[in-house]
Amino acid sequence: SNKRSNDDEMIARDYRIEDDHGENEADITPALEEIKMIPYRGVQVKLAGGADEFYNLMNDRRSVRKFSNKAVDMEVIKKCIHAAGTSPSGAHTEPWTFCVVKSDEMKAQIREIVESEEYTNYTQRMSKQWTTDLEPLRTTYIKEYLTEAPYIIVVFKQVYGTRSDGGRKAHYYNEISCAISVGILLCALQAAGLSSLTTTPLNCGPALRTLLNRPINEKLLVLLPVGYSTDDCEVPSLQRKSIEEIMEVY
Ligand code: IYR
Repeated sequence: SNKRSNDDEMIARDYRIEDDHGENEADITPALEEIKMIPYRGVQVKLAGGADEFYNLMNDRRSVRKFSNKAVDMEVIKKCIHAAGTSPSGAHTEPWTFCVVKSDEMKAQIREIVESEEYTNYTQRMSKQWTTDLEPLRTTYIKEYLTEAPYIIVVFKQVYGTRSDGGRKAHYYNEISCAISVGILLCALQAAGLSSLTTTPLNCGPALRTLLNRPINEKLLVLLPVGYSTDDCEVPSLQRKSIEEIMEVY
């Protein structure tokens, strides 16, 4: 069957040339300049403990909601974001912006925005099933971590960009590209001994975009408080699925 899934239909609607805003096919040029090919010698940098050590590192990651006020070197944050920026992206569009908030005043403003929306989310917007599913995690609309963590990283996806000729540049698969980059960011933070919490504050996008003065082509993807966990930090005793449960071999 040549029937497309809803997701593929959306991609097609966003990017197929028939809908190229009435542009003439003769005017179509690559968004990237011509790029020469170079040899690639395979992976050169290797972790001493290989995949086993990497698994142990990542299995030690937990979503943390209690952060100490212990200072974190901005250079480390910068290196982690540099690593996130190595993510693959649709047509190498690199459609991400990582905003690092260290100002106490701005963290307080973010907390106000998020808590006020989350209050409405918990009391009105989320279904009874949803709030019940979250009960074991003990989350509430109160977000102390937003003012306690030394940094908040706010990740925006650029839903389109600007070409050198000023026209609109298509950012194919911008959401999945940014999501992969956030995955790499979580790995890098973990490798640096830093904890974080992946949050997707429902309905906070426009207010946070305005607060951080981001352009209209940028949409909020995730917001991560980052820092060291407190000595008395507790996390729910969750079990991860076994390898047998998550992998199928064909
Ligand atoms: N965004 C809300 C609710 C929440 C939703 C999910 I799905 C979680 O895994 C955890 C929380 C909050 O941050 O409280």
